[in-house]
Amino acid sequence: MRHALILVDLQHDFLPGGALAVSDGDAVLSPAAREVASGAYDFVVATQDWHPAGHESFASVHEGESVGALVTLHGLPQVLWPDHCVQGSHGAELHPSVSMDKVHAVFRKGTNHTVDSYSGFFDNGRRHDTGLSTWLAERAVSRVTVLGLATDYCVKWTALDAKAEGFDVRVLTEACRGVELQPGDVLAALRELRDAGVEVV
Ligand code: VGL
Ligand code: ZN
Repeated sequence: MRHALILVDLQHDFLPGGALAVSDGDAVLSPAAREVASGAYDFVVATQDWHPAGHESFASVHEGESVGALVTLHGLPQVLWPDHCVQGSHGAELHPSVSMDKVHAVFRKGTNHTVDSYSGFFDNGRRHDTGLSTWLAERAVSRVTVLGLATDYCVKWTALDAKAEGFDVRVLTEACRGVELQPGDVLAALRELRDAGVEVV
């Protein structure tokens, strides 16, 4: 049984001072680094939100709409975000507290203009696959631990998809923080994860 650690979106834009800053987001960095250094995992992978400029999840491309608005985008519900994690920008880079020489692979998501991608496995319409599931299966990984940002979006969807793909899944809440667009969103996300059979610790 091989065990992989999935570091979700540990990028400058989700940290304090970033374009889509998650409050207290930097609190995840030291437990994340501790997990990476622990030697407890056979593999460490990272996801990276990686949007082209003018991505359709950005409020700035929807005239008259503001950040946090819920719209329908090509048939899918979509929260509108500030411009963030634009390909090649500083904000899109992975935070250096996670030493890249310990990361075996990086899976980029959100690269298609017309659809957002919270999960590290599939876009929100489940049409495009990042290759993460196959990468893990090829290495005989059966168990994954998920941590990072944000609990109520990318961590939640990455963990749910991992579970749906047949992995045993654990989420380390100490190393996760959420956006909380609405108060209670993080607790609701953790409840959803438990209900889906994800181990929340
Ligand atoms: C995320 C909103 C938009 C996340 C990414 O990493 O949770 N949230 N893009
Ligand atoms: Zn994004």
